[in-house]
Amino acid sequence: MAADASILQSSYQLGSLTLPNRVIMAPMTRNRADEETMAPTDLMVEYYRQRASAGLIITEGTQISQQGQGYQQTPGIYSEAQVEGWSKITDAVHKAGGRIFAQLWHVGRVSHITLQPGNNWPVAPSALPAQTKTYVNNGFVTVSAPRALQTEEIPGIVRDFLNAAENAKRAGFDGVELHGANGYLIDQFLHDGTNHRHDAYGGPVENRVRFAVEVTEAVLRVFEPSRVGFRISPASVTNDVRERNPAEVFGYLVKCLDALNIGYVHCNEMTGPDSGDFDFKALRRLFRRTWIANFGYTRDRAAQAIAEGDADLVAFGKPFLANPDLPMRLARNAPLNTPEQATFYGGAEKGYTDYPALAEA
Ligand code: 8OZ
Repeated sequence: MAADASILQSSYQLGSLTLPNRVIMAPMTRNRADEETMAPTDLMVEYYRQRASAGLIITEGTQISQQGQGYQQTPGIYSEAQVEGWSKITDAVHKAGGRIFAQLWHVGRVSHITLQPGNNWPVAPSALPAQTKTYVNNGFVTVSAPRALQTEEIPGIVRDFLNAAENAKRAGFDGVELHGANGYLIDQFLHDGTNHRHDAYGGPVENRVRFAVEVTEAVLRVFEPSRVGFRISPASVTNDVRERNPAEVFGYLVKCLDALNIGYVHCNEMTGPDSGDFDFKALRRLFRRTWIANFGYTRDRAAQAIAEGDADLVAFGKPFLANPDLPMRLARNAPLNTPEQATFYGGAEKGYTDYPALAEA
């Protein structure tokens, strides 16, 4: 029998934050930051304001440093202009009755020299190039080969995460989510395919998880535990990551995150060619607090996952992109606007702030 979808409209206590519903806006890269400063623009203020009815908004990936940027016009949170831009967004969302976390991001090797400070190589746990593309100067290009981080450089990147969390707090965010998914820097440390290091950050699982734990501890110096989330994609091969034993690595990581008392784990359930049988339910049971599930959920599947205890909250990406009033539409089982792929990454209002809400549709 189908689960009762009204469960999506039930309120939820995320630590000290009350969410009016279980419909979360997933982080989505939209490439509309200011092209000079990487600061959020007024158009971005409008985009997030329109979506303030989400139980919680998680922003698009936001680089913690220039080195952490991998695509054209993604917003940063390391300069004053960027903090000012984000302050307008958090203010608009709060005035519209919403809640918003910043997703903190370092892309690692998924970058291009033209985006890097001094046109240097991108950095990674190991000097292994990714077979993947990025988007720069209005076109797709193969990512640049990375150089391996020296052990002595790692504390500086942890400090960049700490600094970004401090900036997020100053900008009025309700919390932060660490982007530990989709083959970016934190994920590159976790996977044995991208981490061939011989120091304390490579080799056994306990070592490969160290960077993730240190970054989490850093942001916990700024936000109380319930205001910190961590996104994972344990079965995905996005951006050319590979892992021989994902159940072991992500099981160990989730237990570490549980011990750190963070508010939630946000799990992207995308699977790769060899990972169709990954046991997400078993992973969920290793974490005692909030679990957010994401990836291709429909209204009915979301309600069922919550009813069965496989998730507390469900994040929606493309449906939220195309439906600013998604919680209400799901409540009424109303028709959904169709997302337009051509305007996902870059551009202006079209396909960004012009999707109609229900009353206008
Ligand atoms: C699509 C295009 C560029 C970046 C991710 C931040 O996959 C991304 C991303 C997605 O997490």
